[in-house]
This record gives sequence, structure tokens and C-alpha cells, in this order.
Amino acid sequence: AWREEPEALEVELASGSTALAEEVRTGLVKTPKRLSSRFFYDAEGSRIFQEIMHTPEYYLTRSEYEILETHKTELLQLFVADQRPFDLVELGAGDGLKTKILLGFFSEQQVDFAYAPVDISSDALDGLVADIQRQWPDLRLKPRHDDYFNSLHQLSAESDARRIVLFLGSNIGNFTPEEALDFYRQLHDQLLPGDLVLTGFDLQKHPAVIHAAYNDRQGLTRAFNLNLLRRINRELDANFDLSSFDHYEVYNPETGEARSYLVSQKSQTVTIRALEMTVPFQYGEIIHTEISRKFTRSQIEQLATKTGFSVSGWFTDCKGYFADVVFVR
Ligand code: AVJ
Repeated sequence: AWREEPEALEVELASGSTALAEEVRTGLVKTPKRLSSRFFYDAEGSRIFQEIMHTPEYYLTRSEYEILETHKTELLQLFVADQRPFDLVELGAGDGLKTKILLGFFSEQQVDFAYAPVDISSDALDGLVADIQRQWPDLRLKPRHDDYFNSLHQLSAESDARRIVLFLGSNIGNFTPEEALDFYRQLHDQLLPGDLVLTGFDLQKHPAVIHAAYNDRQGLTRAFNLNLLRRINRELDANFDLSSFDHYEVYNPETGEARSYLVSQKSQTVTIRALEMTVPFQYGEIIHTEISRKFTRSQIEQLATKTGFSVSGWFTDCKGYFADVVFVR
């Protein structure tokens, strides 16, 4: 019946659940089953991810922090090279911990800029904004609770400041190669000549280092992955038994892809009442939940040139684990 009555379905669901409902409805009938990592970040998922960033295995955050701290002067030189004020537009800002290195330094240097964090989660955005106002009351803020590309479009209509887009933390790694190309093509459409994009890329390295980053000993990555099922239980009135699913991760050094799975540890049937749907699982059957792609330098350079950008800055940590790369439009 729900197929004929989409409005009725939307009313029944907790607010914000419709995108998740659509993902579950379509993803769990695929072979293999899949759910997008976009849905990891409810309040609990965001909290677990904060903890993952502090585990000894998850090197990504520390590497990028080191890069920004070590190279903030050179980055600033690139950002102000054309003498214009700039809008620092951060896509998917999160808690802004790494960005604060730049915000603090730029404020101290009395740089003429505004910070425009963009996030589709208003909770995350409000927290970040309050936090920044407390720390730097004079900093100009232009928060956008919106879709990435809409926000860029709006910002360009409002002022003629140079736009510098930040996409940090290897969030780009969650895209398939086609999605990544599409992402930079859309940025290219929304930006003007001279605008910059600073992206954090996780680089290919010893496979064991990468594998460990997604299999921390405390089991936080496992909890993070399983939390997706807990979210579906809560928001879509489902009955996933979390103790009968396991976390499994593979890193394939030939493709540079780390992939996360949830594995059914027995033959079972799950009911998702808000979707009037039952989902059978065989013993050992998987749900694919995340791709975290690792890049080579030449892949990154190709990504830039194929989408109309050129590489104007390349910064890595001392181990060469991670790169923050500046593309110029
Ligand atoms: C926030 C998408 C960069 O892929 O490394 C952490 C998320 N997944 N542990 C990543 C994540 C498992 C993370 N990103």
C-alpha cells in the first residue's frame, strides 16, 4: 500500500528519515546488499567517529592536523596571492577541529576573510558556529545549512570575494571514481577562474597500516558500522539484532579501496515495519556500507586535469601518509 501513498509514508516516519527510508528500501534488495556511509552520521554515529579519530590506528586526522599546522603560512600565501579578500567555504564542516588551525592563524594575522561552513546537518552546524563565535568573536561567519553546490552558488551571488573551498579529512574517499569526477566538475561549474579548492586525500601506503585504521583494537569502527543498523531500528522501526551482525573490512592495494561490510552471522529475517518490508539474510551474507578510497599522486593530478583544474599546492605530513592538495580553477 505504501507504494501508492508516498505522502502517507513520509508523515509516518520520524523527521529526516525519508532519505534513509529510500536507501534502505532500495539498498537491501540489491545483490549484494548495500547501504551508503552517508547515513552513518546520526548523533551517535558522529560521536563514535569523534572517538575513532582519537584511536592510535586512525592516522588520517593526525596526519592532516600536522599538515595544516606545518604549512599554514604557505597555505595563507596561496590564499591571498591575488590580493582579494576570500570566503573560506568548508564542505561538510563537522566539528571543525582541523579548520580551527587555519581560523586561529588567519585571525591572528588579521587576514580579510569570512568563514562559510556548509553542512546538511543543522545540529552540527549550530554547534560549530556557537563554538567559533565564542573563540573568535570578530570572525566573519556565513554558515550555510544547505546542499554543497547550492551554497557555492549563493555565495558567489552575494559577494565577489575569492572562494576557497575546503573539503578535508579524506571525505573525498567515500566517492566512487565517477562520483569524484562529477564532484570536481560541479565545483568547476560553480567557481570562477582563480578560485581554489583544498582537498584532503588519504594516500596509498603499506596496506597493513590502512587495514588497521579501519579495524581499531577498541572496536570503535565496528560500533560505528553497526550503529547504522541501530539507526534503522530506531528510525524505521526495524528489528536488526546487532549481536548477530559483525564488522568486516578489506583493503585492496590494487584498487586502493578500503571497503566496510556488515556480515550476517546466521540465517535470519529482519522486519522493517515502517517500510512494510522483510529482508532475508543467509549465513555469511554481507551488506556493503562504505568505500574509503586511497589515492596515488598521479590519480590526484589526473582528477584535477580531467575536471578543468590545475594543481597549485601539494602538502604532505612527514610520513607521507596524507596530502592536502590545492587545485586552482
Ligand atoms: C570521515 C569518511 C573520512 O572513510 O576514513 C572512519 C569515515 N569510516 N572509519 C573514512 C570512517 C570508518 C572516514 N571519513
